[in-house]
Amino acid sequence: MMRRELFGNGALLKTEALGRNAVFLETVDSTNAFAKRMAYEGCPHGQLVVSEHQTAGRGRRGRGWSDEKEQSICMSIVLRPPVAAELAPRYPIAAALGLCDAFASLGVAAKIKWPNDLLYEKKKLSGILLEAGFCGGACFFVAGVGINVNQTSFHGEIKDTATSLCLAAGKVLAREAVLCAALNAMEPVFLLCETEEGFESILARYAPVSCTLKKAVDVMDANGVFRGVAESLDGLGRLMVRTGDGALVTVNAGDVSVRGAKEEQEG
Ligand code: BT5
Repeated sequence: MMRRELFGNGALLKTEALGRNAVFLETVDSTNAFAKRMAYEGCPHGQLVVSEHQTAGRGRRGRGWSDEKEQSICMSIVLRPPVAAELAPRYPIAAALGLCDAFASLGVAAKIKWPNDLLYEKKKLSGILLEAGFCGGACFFVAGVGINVNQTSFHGEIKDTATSLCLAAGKVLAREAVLCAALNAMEPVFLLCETEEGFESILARYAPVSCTLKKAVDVMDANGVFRGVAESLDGLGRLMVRTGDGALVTVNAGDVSVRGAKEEQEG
C-alpha cells in the first residue's frame, strides 16, 4: 500500500493545489469515474484520487487500461481551470509534457507519442485519459494518468508493447516519489494552458520530446486510413498532418489513432 504519510508530509509534494486533497483507495472501478463523481459533488480543484488497483481501468475510445496491484500508479486529478471547455484538448498535451519532465527527474528519458502516450524505447510507460464535464455552469476536467512503475513483466495484448519506470531506470522506485514528482511537474504545465503564450511555451518544449512530430504517420479515422507527415500541433494541441497532395489536415485526438507509418515505425 502506498505510504500516505510520505506523500502528505510536504517533503515530496511541492504543489499548491494538485493532490492537496487526496483519496487513497484499495480498489475501484476506475479512478476517472470516481473522480468525476466527486467533481459533480463539488470537490475542489486539484482533488486527487489514487487507487492501488482498478477493475475497469479505461483508455480512450472504449479501450482498457490494465495495472498490476501495488506496482503501478492509477490516479485522476480534478481540474477546475478558468478556461472554456473548448480548451480541453490542451490538457492531455500538458499532462504528457509534465509526466515527461517528472520521468526525466527520475532518470528516465521518455518520449511522447501524440497525443497521450509516454514511451521509453518505443514501449508504453504511461497513458493519459482526459475527460470533461459541466457542473454549476462551469466546466471541469478529469486528468486520468496510468503509470507502470515497478512491473517487471506484462501479459496479454501488452506483453511486448509495455514497459515500466523500473525496467527503464534499472531499479525499483518508491511509488510515492513517482506520484509526487508527477503532480509537482504537471501543476505548472496545467497553469500554462490558460493563456495563448503559455500554451505556445508548452508546444516549444513538447517538440523535442515528441516521437510523432516530423514523422510519417498513418491516421485512422472513421473513413479509413490516410498517410501524411505530422507537421506541428495547433493552438489546441491538435495534430496538423500534411498529406501527399499537399493538404494540411487537422487531427483531433478523440477521433483518431495515429501510428508510425510502416517504413518509419516510431513507437
Ligand atoms: C490510454 O488510453 O493510454 C489512457 C490510459 C489512462 C489510464 C488511467 S489509470 C487512472 C485513470 N482511470 C482510468 O480508468 N483511466 C485513467 P489509450 O491511448 O486508448 O491506450 C489504451 C491501450 O494501451 C490499450 O488498448 C492497451 O493496448 C494499452 N495498455 C493498457 N494498459 C497498459 C499498460 N498498463 N501499459 C501499457 N499499455 C497499456
